[in-house]
Amino acid sequence: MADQLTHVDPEAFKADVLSKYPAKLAKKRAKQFVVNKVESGDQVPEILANTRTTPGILTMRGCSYAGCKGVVLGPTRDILQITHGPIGCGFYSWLTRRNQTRPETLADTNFMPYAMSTDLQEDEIIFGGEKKLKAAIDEAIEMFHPRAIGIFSTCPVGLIGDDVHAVAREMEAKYPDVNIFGFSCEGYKGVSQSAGHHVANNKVFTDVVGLDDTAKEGKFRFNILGEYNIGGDAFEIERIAEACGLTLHSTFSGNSTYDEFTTAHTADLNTVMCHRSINYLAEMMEKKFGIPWFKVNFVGAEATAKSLRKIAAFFGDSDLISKTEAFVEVEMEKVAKVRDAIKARCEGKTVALFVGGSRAHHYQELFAEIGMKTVAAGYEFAHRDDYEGRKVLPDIIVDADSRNIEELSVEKDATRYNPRKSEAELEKMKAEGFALSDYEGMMPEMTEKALIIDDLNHYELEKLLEVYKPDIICAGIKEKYVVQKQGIPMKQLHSYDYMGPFAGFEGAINFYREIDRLVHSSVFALAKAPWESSPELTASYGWTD
Ligand code: CFM
Repeated sequence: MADQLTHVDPEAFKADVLSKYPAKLAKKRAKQFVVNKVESGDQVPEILANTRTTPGILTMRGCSYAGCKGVVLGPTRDILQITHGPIGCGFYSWLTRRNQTRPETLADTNFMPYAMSTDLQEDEIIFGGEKKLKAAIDEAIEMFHPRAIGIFSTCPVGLIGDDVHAVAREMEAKYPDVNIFGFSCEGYKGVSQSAGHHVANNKVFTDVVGLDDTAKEGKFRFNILGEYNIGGDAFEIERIAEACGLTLHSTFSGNSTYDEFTTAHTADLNTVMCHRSINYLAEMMEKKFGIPWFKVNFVGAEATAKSLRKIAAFFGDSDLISKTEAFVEVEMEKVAKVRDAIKARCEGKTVALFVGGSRAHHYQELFAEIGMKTVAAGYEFAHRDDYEGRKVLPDIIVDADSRNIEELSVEKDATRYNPRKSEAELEKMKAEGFALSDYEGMMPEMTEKALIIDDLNHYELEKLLEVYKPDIICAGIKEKYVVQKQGIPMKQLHSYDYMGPFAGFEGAINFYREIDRLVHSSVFALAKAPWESSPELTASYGWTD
């Protein structure tokens, strides 16, 4: 593999960045700051991840509540979601990520246009907020008649000791037709939003999935886990699935409904898009219901084609396989026209991606398709397995912060456990190199000497811009203006700024065009501060002693 950038020595860059830290911090950051090296068997260096951010550092991370309410449950339109906490938590987790939904008819339930919160005030912080929560549930049921209500805990709820689960039980007894469940996703739990994903997975698994055994019609029924319909991504994936002859049973949780969750266990395959946020649910559904899972990626045209082929191969039906091939061929032709023209202009340009827990990996595919090189990448909150692959799972040390999040012990369902493939079929698939329950991680797919930085902070980002001078940065809103002020284009990969979809084939075309536009825009050259082009005025005081 060729070196990434000849003008930068990544080891020297790392040493320089770390030299400004106090010794103890430098020692810790050194383990989260890795120069890539891929050896045989996809062995990569070990990275320290999913560990506490040192206080004082301007981290890119969010909180556990954000991971639970904002990320995993937020995109579901007909589970009424009540934020139990101060109003800001509810407001800022409400659609800022641009997760979309499309009810089938205007009469269908859709709570997404609402931000519901108990709006805790000083009184409740002192005397307790359970009464207000019960009143909120009464009010919500009277006004909206929901079939399910989720209660999401914010930091103060944990601090004052409100028991959202007891409230949920009590209110469920009062309203037996409504499924009411609480999430212990207080913002401070764990070290990042990753803890909130786990809390969300557990509750959805115990209180929602499997409640109804009605299966959707269709021969090849599968679920997508970890696709949240940012900028309409799920709509494009739904289009693709249908065109191939697949039945997408439920998506967790982009463009989803409560019914799709309760019946999800009737599908025959779970595909996992964002491994970080939802691998728990995939594993638990496999253990309880016998549903196999594998990792897919619908970001990037080639990756989409590969994922579709794998799904078709899993079902092993020759009509499905040929229909998929025919569809991929037509779509790839459309993609190639746009891609080739843009590749000619973008080839060799560089990008650095610092996003959440999966996109920093997935989007490298799209950049590679237009010839752009990823010189540095990192996650905000992913774990070692997302970096190095699931093969390191047995070696991950479980610290107190992770132990704080419940690990459910799951048994086979007495009546509904149904392994979708026989032992012999599984053996055959394995022999043919068909990987199940696997994710190889980001680092094995990155080039030699690329920089991998976990939980990047603002100081390090500024250094990276200065030394690496990438042609574009992909990150989030907290980074956007720091980057743009340096005259470097910046694309938000959380909310996609104002556009989308970027998934699937049409999404790939949208993305190539957007990146082409950004890296060739002349406006960023005008972002320099005035004192950089004209000399700074200097003066001295006019008195003498
Ligand atoms: Fe998964 Fe996500 Fe991501 Fe994520 Fe997120 Fe997101 Fe993300 Mo923002 S679930 S880990 S917690 S792909 S909200 S849709 S963009 S940080 S990389």
